[in-house]
Amino acid sequence: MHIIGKNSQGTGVEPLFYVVRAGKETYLQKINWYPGHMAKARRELIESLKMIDVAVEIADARAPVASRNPDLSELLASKNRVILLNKADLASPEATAEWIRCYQRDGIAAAAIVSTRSGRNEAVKLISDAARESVERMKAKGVKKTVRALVVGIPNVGKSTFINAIAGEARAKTGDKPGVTKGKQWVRITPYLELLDTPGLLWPKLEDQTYAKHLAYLGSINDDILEIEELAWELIRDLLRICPEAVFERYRKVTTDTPEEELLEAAAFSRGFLLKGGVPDTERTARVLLDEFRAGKIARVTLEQPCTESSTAQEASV
Ligand SMILES: Nc1nc2c(ncn2[C@@H]2O[C@H](COP(=O)(O)OP(=O)(O)OP(=O)(O)O)[C@@H](O)[C@H]2O)c(=O)[nH]1
Ligand SMILES: [Mg+2]
Repeated sequence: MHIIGKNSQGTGVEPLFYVVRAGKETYLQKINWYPGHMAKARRELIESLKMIDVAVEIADARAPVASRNPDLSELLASKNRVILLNKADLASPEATAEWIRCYQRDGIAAAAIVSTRSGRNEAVKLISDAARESVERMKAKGVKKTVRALVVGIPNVGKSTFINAIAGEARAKTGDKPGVTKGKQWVRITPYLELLDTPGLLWPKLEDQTYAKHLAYLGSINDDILEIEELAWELIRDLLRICPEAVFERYRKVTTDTPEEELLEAAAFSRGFLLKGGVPDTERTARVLLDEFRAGKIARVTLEQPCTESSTAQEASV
């Protein structure tokens, strides 16, 4: 496959397949993001494993399959684990409840959470339950053990925000882009509970490009390496399948009659995002559309359906 474009950071952009959109030939890119700091973070994570009692995996409730790193599933296989579907405020409540039922049916400790709402949640109980065995063992020896829990997940799912919510104050740095946490950081919650914040981790090759696209929609892939207009165009097509009324409501000039290839232009006219000569500003529209989706302003959307999909992207791609 030959490379036809370079993005602003000089990273090669690999076309996945070509499409015609608004009369122009363009392409959908093959999405992959595994910068050097992730390989380093992965090595550090392996070193930390011997110290920890419980692994808390944070995933995004809007994409419970795509946002679970199969590499972590392997690394943490021998650990007591808890899965938390964060950002439940942005996902379909019915789908989230169903996903939690699926995990529980499979014997996996799981809960849905909203980390931006402060206060301790069900998660602390799940962590204590998962650590109970080692706590009891130490208790028998007369030692009151400090539970050490590793908080892991892909970038931007809210790991640091979750830790701050449990701590009741801003102890770890957070931000609305991927790659905010650069190194590991222990945060003491009580004398008997410590959480380890870690940098978001992806895996070297995103095999399934549908799931890779979901990660890009969520903001777990660095926007600088993405073809934003093509991505936003795919997002609006996906949203028209999942929640058409919400799209029509927010972008009034998008209707059932809009040709698929003109969707981004129609969205631009809806907002009056025009360049000189009345040309629709599709780049600005693409950024706004992604921002609005990420902030939950279009609708509460779950991109992946409960129980019908394998639990990680890797399993799904084999
Ligand atoms: N709506 C909503 N936003 C959330 C929630 N949890 C976190 N966020 C937002 O998501 C963004 C990412 O949060 P972080 O805590 O920095 O994510 P992280 O997983 O630590 O990210 P990295 O350190 O980059 O891997 C921030 O803008 C948070 O405010 C949530 O439950 N609901
Ligand atoms: Mg972080």
